[in-house]
Amino acid sequence: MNVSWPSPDYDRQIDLICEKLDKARNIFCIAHPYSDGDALGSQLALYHWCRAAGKNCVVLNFDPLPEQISWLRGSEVCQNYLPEDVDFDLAFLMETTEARRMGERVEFFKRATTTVHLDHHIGVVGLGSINLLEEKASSTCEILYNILERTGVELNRECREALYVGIMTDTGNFRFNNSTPRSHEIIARLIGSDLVVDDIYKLVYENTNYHRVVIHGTVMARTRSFNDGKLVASWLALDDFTRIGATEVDADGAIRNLSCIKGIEAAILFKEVEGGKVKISFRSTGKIDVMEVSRRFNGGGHRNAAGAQIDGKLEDVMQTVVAAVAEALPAGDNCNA
Ligand SMILES: [Mn+2]
Repeated sequence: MNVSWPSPDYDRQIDLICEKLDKARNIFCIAHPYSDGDALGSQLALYHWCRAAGKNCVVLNFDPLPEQISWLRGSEVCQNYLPEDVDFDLAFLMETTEARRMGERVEFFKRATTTVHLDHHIGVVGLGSINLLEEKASSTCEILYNILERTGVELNRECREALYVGIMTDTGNFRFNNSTPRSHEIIARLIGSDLVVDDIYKLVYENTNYHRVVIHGTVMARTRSFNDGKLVASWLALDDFTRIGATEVDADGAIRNLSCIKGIEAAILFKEVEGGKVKISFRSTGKIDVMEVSRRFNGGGHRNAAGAQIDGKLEDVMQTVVAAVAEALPAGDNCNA
């Protein structure tokens, strides 16, 4: 099937990366902190490709893996250091919107001769010597597939499964608009004859733990409605995590229960974290550009899903941010703030 690539430049970048992959002996990959399906999926897909191609690949990961993705084959090889005695020819930075998010980890990049940055978020500034940043791609795994399929190395089951999970999770199990014909076309090739998609679904979405259910329940029970039900918000304090025995990862996805309420324009979830900071997740049902709102708080993301982290007391932050989102409501909806 003919695939229309976004631009000839994109095509040339892929060729260049394939050339680097072909020549490389020692490769490492890194992604943003607190892995998700797309970050870990792209790292492990590269790892499995490297194994099939006879190359050494170190998967750098510094945080505990969420249970929904820790079953992925190869996740046990994740390590939090690079061997000192190895010269790395190639490094991949997956799914990272900005250097700030990487903190000191960005230093690892200097260890490789060639650095490749792959991402699909909006407005990303490339951090690599080669950057493949494609906003129309559903996921980093989709971009990586575009590269790996061109290498001529057959993608083994482990590699395809990791890519599948990245695309599946970033498209919300193929519900979001980033589930394009191209991503479905890739998915068809990834499934092939041997991926068992209902097993993968259960491992990712029906494999929850007690703490996760309780922390999600806490979020739901505290849901408050503003502006005649156009906005909903909820919150988690640090001591909720201690009391329930849940981790921050357990709270992932909790905003979804809020964002599916009929008639809302936006949902906001506040999470108090260490160091006097509050993490904020925003979801919009379409009219409000929550990325714009999140940028006012030094955050970022997409029009319908964004995040930010700011200093301050939970209560003060909630008041300020809810007011900012209320301001962004379309005229006529912005009443009774
Ligand atoms: Mn992604």
